[in-house]
Amino acid sequence: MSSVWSGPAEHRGEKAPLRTFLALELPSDFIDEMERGLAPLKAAHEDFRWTPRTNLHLTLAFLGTTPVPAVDQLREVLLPLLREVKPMPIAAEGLHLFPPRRPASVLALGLGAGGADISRLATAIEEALLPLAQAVPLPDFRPSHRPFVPHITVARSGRFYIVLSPEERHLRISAQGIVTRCTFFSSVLQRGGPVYTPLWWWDFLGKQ
Ligand code: 2AM
Repeated sequence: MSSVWSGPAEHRGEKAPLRTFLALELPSDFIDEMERGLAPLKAAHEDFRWTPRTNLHLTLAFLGTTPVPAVDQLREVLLPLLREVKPMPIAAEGLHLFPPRRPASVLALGLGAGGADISRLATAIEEALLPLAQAVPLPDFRPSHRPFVPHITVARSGRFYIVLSPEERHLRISAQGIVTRCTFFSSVLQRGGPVYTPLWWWDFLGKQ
């Protein structure tokens, strides 16, 4: 019996696929304000794995396994959409626990202002990428079955699920800023936490 399988990509002279995602970068004044608001939670829950400042972002699309040669192709597909986006004012609103109504492993900050525009952008991006998923291929990229919830993951569970008291759950965290950059990242999962590397980015042009 013969097989076309010839081992992992590296052994076939190709670069190993990346793990990628597209995200909005957060302005530093927004992060400063957000970190101040989160300080009491961080002090009370040292057991959570708090996202380091440099890893904070708002994911628009998680592509997962991505062949290296597709990185430029995806840029060409996404740029026409991103060119239409003006700098976006955003405001933090509310904390989310994911998954909702079950033991939570993610604590995230939601958005008020800017949330609806970001959801529309994420939906347009998904619609642009889905027809390509088989050809590229993007084996991990599938249609989402739930509405997009714009959020910034601020902590993941450590040894235990994330549990907040009712007061903590309703903590008001105010943070505002203007999002000006969308970045295509590769993510390498490491023991000490993921390492995100920008592969390309687009700065939104014009006035908000
Ligand atoms: P998050 O925005 O909820 O944190 C890089 O890993 C980013 O891609 C993370 O910020 C994470 O989402 C998102 N991500 C990682 N794995 C994912 C998956 N399997 N499905 C959807 N999004 C994922």
